[in-house]
Amino acid sequence: MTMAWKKALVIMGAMTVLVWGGCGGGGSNGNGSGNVNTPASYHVSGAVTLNGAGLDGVSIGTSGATVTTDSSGAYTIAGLSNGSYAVTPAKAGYFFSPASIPVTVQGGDLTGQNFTATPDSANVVASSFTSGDEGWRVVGDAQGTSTLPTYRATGGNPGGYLEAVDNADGITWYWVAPAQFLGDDSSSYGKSLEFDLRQSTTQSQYADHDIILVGGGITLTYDTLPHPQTTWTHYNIQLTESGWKNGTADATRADFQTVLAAVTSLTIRGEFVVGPDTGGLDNVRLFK
Ligand SMILES: [Ca+2]
Repeated sequence: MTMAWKKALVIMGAMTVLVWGGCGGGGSNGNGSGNVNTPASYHVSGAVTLNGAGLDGVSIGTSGATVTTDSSGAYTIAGLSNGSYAVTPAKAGYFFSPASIPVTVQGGDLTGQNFTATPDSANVVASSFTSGDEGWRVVGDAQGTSTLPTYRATGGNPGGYLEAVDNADGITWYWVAPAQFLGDDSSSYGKSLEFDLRQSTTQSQYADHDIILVGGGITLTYDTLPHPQTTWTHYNIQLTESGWKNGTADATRADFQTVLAAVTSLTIRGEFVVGPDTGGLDNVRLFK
């Protein structure tokens, strides 16, 4: 990947779709009599994975069709006529291998057109907990009197993840982001914060702030719904003022940009249950 390519990918931004190649093919073999036959249509499908797990929100483009990968990373482009196409993934902050797949549709569906994603480390701050807690801590009523989460080497999404056990002392505990997520995050405006959460039970849920972002003397809060499942649940939070609160008021663009310019604290809610429970965290990504 050349630097020029990196810059091009950065500029494209989220949800940009590359469309090239392919003529749509097929078409009618009209005999001039007005007997119009609808061309047969086929589909091309596959999946995008990141470290072995499905990556959602990837735009998959080809001639005349654009789809987005689902929560398992899968995609299907339907309605393709016979012809040659380039199937190309795009998502801000990632590189893909291969960058594009040339396919030829000829009288049948094509499956297994798969891509693997790699975060562009120059444009994303990430914690995937491959070998340790990466500086993450907990605050609130968890882990007894310790701020250290428990590192689990397996059972994450995939690989390692963090776990913490609620003390059930009547307050809410949070995951605390390490320094690499803090400071000047101005370039994250309009991009996203992603993470995966898991909880031990979905019973007896209660409402509270789910993300707390502090900087420049302002505290902003965000409520993510629905709450996590007992399986890994992915969140993709857009980093604009939309949906964020400054106290009880809606956050303004100025509020949000003030905070991002000098972030001093980023915490993500770890417990959702009235009573004791266990929370898990994996795959935190802040796009810049
Ligand atoms: Ca992991």
